[in-house]
Amino acid sequence: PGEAAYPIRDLGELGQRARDVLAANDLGTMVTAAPNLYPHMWSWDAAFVAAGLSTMSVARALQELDYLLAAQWNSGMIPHIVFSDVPGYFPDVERWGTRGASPEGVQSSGICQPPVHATLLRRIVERATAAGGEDGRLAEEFARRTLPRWIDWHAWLRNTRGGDGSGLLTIYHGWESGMDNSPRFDGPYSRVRPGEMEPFVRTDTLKVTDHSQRPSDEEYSRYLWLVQQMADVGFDDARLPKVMAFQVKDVFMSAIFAAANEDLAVLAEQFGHSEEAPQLRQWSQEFRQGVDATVDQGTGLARDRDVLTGEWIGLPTIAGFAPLISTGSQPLLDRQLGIFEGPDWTGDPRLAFPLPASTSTTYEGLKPRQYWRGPVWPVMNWFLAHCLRRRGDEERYRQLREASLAQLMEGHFGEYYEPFTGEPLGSMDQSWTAAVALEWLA
Ligand code: 9YW
Repeated sequence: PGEAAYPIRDLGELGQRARDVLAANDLGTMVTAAPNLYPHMWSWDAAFVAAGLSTMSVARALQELDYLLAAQWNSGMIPHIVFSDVPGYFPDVERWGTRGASPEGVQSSGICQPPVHATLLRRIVERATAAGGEDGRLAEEFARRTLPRWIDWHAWLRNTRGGDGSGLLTIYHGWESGMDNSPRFDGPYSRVRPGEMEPFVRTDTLKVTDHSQRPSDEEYSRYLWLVQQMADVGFDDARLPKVMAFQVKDVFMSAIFAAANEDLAVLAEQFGHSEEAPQLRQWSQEFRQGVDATVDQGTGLARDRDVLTGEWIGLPTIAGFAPLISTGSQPLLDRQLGIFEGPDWTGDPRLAFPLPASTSTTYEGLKPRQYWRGPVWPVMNWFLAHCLRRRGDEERYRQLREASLAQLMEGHFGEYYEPFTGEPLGSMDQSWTAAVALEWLA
């Protein structure tokens, strides 16, 4: 893929190319997740992209978050896709059947994605405040104005997806996890039996022509069936638990929620909503404990749970490191860091770079070129490192930064990378990959 001039010569050039990628993917209203494969705004991508944009323009970064917020549903849910008018992505808004459920004039999907927003907003606000002047003023105005909206989002997650007191959020579709076809979901998906459905034609496989890098048709028919199940009940939160054939307690998303509640509490205290902070801190605590309680004492990894069968899902995927995101107890963190740096993960000598793959590189189900079944995702590297640095681990942040930048120097800003060869896979010029490159360099 791409033209000549790869690889990149130095970090200055890497930064320039990353800025070029974001500029090229910018429709003016939104930065699309990727130029060809994903011509719309994805919820968690938008948060990372906004952080990347803030290294160039705080105003443009906040505009991105405003655009996402304009798609927030009455319930408080922030949808996982906000559609642009660019054609060619499937499932489109018609297939979703969300007209009427989403806000007037907005085209969106009807599910959510991991709530990284408050964590990235805090990052942007800190950057803008440090710069001061107009940037600081804009960020403060934005925080004061939008905090009630972010708090609504968190309240929706807590009450409709985690109201059972487990400290874990339920997802009704693998897409909500952001790790679409991770082996974590193979068990739950195996029990999803698609019924009568409109026929469909995928567009992703027209764009990523090596189909082995994408989910299978079998997987896609289950994904579409779940969309139909939701549409059939009008995306009514109260009815989803009664009808959905896929219901999973997502430990990684829950850890992200724990961290984001802490970050939102800090912002609330700083920007005029301090009365909400204790509630947010309590949710943070509840989900931190929920995540810790999933850890398998044998493997040391956190687990998801299939709500419909009650089974734990303890596969060796990157989600097993959820406590590194939510900041679990110290003995647990020490154990997890040992595993993270051991031979099944970043210490595997066969790796091109010492970075975490989406599944353990020694897992028998590893598919090193297929999406969330093995490749390394640059956005995950940065996010994990950011969370580690939050609790003072500068050393590991520095190590991950060095490895991640070395990986990105090949220059294509791939969506994901083959762990052993470092080959870029999926979409090239992926926005959140460029955004985290800018974060590493900031
Ligand atoms: C799809 C945009 C999205 C990410 C997801 C990732 C992928 C979309 O791309 O899903 O159609 O498969 O799995 O996490 O938000 O980058």
